[in-house]
Amino acid sequence: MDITIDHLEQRAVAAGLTGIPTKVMAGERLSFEDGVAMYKTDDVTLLGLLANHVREQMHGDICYYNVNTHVNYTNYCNQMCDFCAFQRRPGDDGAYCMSPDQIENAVKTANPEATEVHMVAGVWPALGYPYFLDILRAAKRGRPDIHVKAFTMVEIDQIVRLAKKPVAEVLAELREAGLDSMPGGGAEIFAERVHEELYPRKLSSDNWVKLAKEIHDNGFKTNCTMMYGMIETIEERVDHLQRLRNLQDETGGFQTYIPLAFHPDNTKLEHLEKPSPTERLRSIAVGRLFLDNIPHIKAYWIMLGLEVAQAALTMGADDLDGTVSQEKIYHEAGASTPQQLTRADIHKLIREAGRRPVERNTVYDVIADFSDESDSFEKCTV
Ligand code: V47
Repeated sequence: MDITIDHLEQRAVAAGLTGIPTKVMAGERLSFEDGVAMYKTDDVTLLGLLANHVREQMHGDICYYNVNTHVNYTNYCNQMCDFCAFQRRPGDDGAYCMSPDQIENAVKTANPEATEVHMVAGVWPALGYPYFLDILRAAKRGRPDIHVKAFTMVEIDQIVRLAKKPVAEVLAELREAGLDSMPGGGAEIFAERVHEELYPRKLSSDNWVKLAKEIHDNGFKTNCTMMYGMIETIEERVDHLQRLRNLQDETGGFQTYIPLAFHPDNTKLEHLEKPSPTERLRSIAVGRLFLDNIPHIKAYWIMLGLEVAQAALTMGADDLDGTVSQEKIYHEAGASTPQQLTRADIHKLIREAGRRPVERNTVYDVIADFSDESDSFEKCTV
């Protein structure tokens, strides 16, 4: 079928998306109102088509992934967020806190081809500032060449308070100890109303943004996220995306946006329904269309489910995260996805979606291009 902008605009009228195809095709920035319309429309197919256009303009048919492992170093947490199934108090059933030696061993015995360890956990100030330097050094002792992507803004805020030093000084010490970049968690939904109701103890949204700016200004790349499907309104979601886009205009420090579908099991919000597959795909497509200045959109298969993550590769996403192992935060909240995938599993998912698997490191340098199938078998040992 011959699809022209006229055809797309005709369809957009019925979908409440008038003008959006023209803007997208012209590479024009979408407005707050466009964002709201994209979350409200029934025509998710049109959103997917437009998001796929942008994704192919930016990345062609490549789908990135990495070989990585997770270390959730403690589930001790004092934040008491209503959405969380991971948090414990010391002495609670299942509470744990890993020593630096245990972390060193976890990294040493992880997949030998892993190029990244993703290290995040709860907030527990009694651990003290030296602990955070020690666990970074421990991860590097485990594997000196591994990229340590660690600590959300919420954890960095706690570390800075414990250090009682200026942010830039603390960041320099963390870098010296082994920190290479930061993941995107802990942002949830920025709206004060939701913050107040579900995670009142958490770092405020303004301070999250301020800290992310300082971190980018100090030369670290980070990712960014939005957790959706709790009690937030559509306008609050778009406001969140707009704040991320504004910050990215200033710093250019975000590499990837990861929409995180809320998993209600074992949380105080267990009565809520998990976002449907269509809503999960919509969030990927809206992310790609609205965040025109963030290079990558990640379909985090652990949380999307394998089937939805695969479909997301045709609706805006260009990254699947990684092979992952030892992930606890989503699995405690009812994620039914496997604990890890092999490289071959990932290649199969990507190829079935008509994309080309490319292994990257954390900062998106290409490690291996698996364009042709015979290559995969030569290069894959896990
Ligand atoms: O910070 C916690 C969220 C985050 C739940 O940067 C929940 O590459 C849904 O940030 N349901 C951790 N979400 C995960 C995360 C992440 C994942 C993959 C890649 C990257 C990256 C970052 O997940 C937490 C919180 O915002 N979260 N509990 C829940 N029940």
